Amino acid sequence: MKIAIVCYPTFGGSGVVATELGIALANSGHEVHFVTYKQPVRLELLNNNIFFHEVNVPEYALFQYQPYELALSSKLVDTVKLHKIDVLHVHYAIPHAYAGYMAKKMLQEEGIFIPMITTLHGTDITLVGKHPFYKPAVTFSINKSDIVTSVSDNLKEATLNLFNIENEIEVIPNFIDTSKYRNTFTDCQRSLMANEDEKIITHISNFRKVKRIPDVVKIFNEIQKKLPAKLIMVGEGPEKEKAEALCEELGIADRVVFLGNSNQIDKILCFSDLFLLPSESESFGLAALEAMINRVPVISSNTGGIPEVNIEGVTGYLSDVGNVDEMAKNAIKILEDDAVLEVFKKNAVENANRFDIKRILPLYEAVYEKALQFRFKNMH
Ligand code: GMT
Repeated sequence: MKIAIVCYPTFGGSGVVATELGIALANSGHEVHFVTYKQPVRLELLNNNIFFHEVNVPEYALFQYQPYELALSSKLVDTVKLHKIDVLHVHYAIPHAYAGYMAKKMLQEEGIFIPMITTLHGTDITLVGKHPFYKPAVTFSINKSDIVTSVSDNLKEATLNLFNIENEIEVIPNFIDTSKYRNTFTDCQRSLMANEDEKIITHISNFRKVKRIPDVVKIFNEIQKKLPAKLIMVGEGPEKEKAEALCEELGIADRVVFLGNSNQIDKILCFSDLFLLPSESESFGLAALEAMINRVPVISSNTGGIPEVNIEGVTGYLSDVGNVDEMAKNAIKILEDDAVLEVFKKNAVENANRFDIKRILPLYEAVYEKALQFRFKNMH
């Protein structure tokens, strides 16, 4: 099958999911065309089955805002025609579903029917999409998609509650390629980061407000009062400077390392003992799943779809958003006893295996097959 994937190419869950899905589809013989404004960060290798088409938006002084949606829909029209694409899969409703629908309509004028699958990822619904400025357009483009998927049961519920949706929403969770992790636990080189007696606590995100970065620092502050520990903060974003200032203020700056964006997530998680994800909202929590497959238990909030991934008392603990004290107590409970930590680590990786790409890929393939039926129906 020839599949066009539209996604955000930068660091962030939806782009990672779209890219890893594209790679897995290509590995199983499909032809995958990424259409976005930059080569996706996790797409290191282009091969026979993977193509990248860059959307260019020429600067024009008259425009205060350059019309990306317009350029994207034009690029989609050209790509679909030139490469005889069978299905269009857009990740993140805004503005991709909107641009995808415009491309679909333009192609229809030329007698070409292209089914569109929209995958909802989280903030496109819970944060940005529900804003009154966007809501009518988001509702419209979800309803006009041929198939809609969401990454958790919770996000499906949220979408149905927040929008007037006429379409079915199919839940297909985030996934991980577990085969990549089988033999990676030999030497994690943890001595590069911490002394032998220190526990390593990690947070990875795009440092937006929704991640509650100050809570990460405050939880760590409590932990390090009880046991020797280091905090590794991975990512870039608007809340980073505030977090650095908070570490100074609390007198823990020497125990916190800000690494910036990294392509070495698995190496970092390999030497981590605990992952913190105290988010305000989180449709799934791919970062938690990536931690778990690397044998790292998770202390998180109990919001959104996180409880579908992190299991209370098994792979970590979950608390109400903002309950920093409870999160710190639970973290200490796991970290202070090496035998307990080992059990949580084992549980984390076992549970992460539920989300293996081998289980999830066929679900997307089935969706594409279903979408193709719409195409045949439309042609006859
Ligand atoms: O978490 C982010 O801020 C990035 C965001 C994105 O859209 O790139 O992630 C969302 O999609 C991920 C992949 O489906 C989910 O695992 C994340 O939970 C979700 N983030 C939020 O809902 C805040």
